[in-house]
Amino acid sequence: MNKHVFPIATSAGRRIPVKMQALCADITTLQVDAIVNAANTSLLGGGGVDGAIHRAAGPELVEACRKFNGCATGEARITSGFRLPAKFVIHTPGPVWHGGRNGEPELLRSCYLSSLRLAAGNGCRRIAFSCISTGVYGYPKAEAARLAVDTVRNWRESELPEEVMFCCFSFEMLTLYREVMAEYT
Ligand code: AR6
Repeated sequence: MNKHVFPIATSAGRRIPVKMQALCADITTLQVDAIVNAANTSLLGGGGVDGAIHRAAGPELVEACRKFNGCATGEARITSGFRLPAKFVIHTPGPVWHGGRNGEPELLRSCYLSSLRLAAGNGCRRIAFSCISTGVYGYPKAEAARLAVDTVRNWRESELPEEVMFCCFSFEMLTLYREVMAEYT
């Protein structure tokens, strides 16, 4: 190879951008290295995607989560996936939407970054995010999708993960993701 030809640097810390895709699925069925749960600060389970993940993973999951003594909004914790096809579950409590001037965007961004960090630190190549905060926590869906795509697209800290899936649970949400991602391609 010509010694003056180098791979194009797409960012400071990684040469290959994260491959992103949005899909419509039940996140508990995905065979990936880690799925990211939209948890609450107790980490002890709840409704929505959190309830589905705990049901599918089995009772060992809540026992593993209990050891953390909770988790602050915007932070993340990692456990085994137990009976799930995914190897790990990353649990992150998203912000409750209170109008957007109470740090909600920063906290939601922090959920994505904290989760990416844990995924990278645990050798995860393929991960799937749930649409954190867009259910009972009321974060506007379009803004949440934009922030999610933007944060993953700008992920620079590690070569991992290689691939990120945005796991939607409605075609409305899937369309929002696809619209945002189309702007970047
Ligand atoms: N697979 C993928 N996505 C799902 C699934 C599923 N099986 N089920 C729901 N969703 P939510 P939040 C989507 O309410 O807003 C829990 O009780 C759903 O359509 O689960 O962050 C926790 O314990 C939505 O787009 O999470 C907390 O108390 C997204 O998952 C609280 O809800 C997130 O909706 C967290 O609220």
